[in-house]
Amino acid sequence: MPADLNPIDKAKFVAAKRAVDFVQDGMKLGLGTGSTAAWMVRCLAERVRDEGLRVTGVPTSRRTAELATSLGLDVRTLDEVRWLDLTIDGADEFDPNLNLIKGGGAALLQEKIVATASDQMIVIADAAKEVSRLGAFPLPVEVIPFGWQTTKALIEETLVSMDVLNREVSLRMNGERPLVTDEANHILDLHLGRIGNPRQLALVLNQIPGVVENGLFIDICDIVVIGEPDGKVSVR
Ligand code: ABF
Repeated sequence: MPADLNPIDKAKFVAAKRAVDFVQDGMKLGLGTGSTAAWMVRCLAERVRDEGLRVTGVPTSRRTAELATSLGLDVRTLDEVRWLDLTIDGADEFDPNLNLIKGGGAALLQEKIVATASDQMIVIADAAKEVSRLGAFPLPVEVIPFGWQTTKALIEETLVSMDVLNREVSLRMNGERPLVTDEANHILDLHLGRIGNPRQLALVLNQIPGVVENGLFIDICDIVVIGEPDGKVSVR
């Protein structure tokens, strides 16, 4: 373990390292995005170097592609690989059903495509990401730039009509300028506090014209590897 990690980074590192134990020689892997996933990429590169593991990695963002390439991993596009054995990625929240909020890193679109194109998905997370109900973390919603402010209003109207969003709470942007994704789309953050029916919300959001994808990952995660600040790891 790297020296002088703060407790959260130690939790992320041990979860990432434990998840890399699931990687077998010859696997085609989805490589997640975020700081926990970055630890995973580093640990994977170490196993490749030390054990001669032969794996192919499909990154879920430019920054993961750059990190994986810099560490000598065999990086391919999803179109080159088509289907993956395993995706390992971080999350912003996970609930008892292993449903997730992801996308705090604005990579949710590629992450969801890659995770869905995998036989198995493992989420790696520090214990603070565990929640009894999703929603405390703002839900990222990816929208195309064309008419995004109208799309924002449509989202709010739809959710208010569903009593999911009360009039006081509304969509907020990250700062003044919308966060722009690798696909040059915009990310809106939906501050709900708690989500009663994540499955229904995920379906409704993606029906709204202009919405590309949302950060609710429903029935996609198979295993969660949880790291604790004291270095303990659990697998669920
Ligand atoms: C990415 O990593 C995002 O989907 C998720 O929001 C983020 C979690 O970041 P971190 O691992 O840095 O806490 O997978």
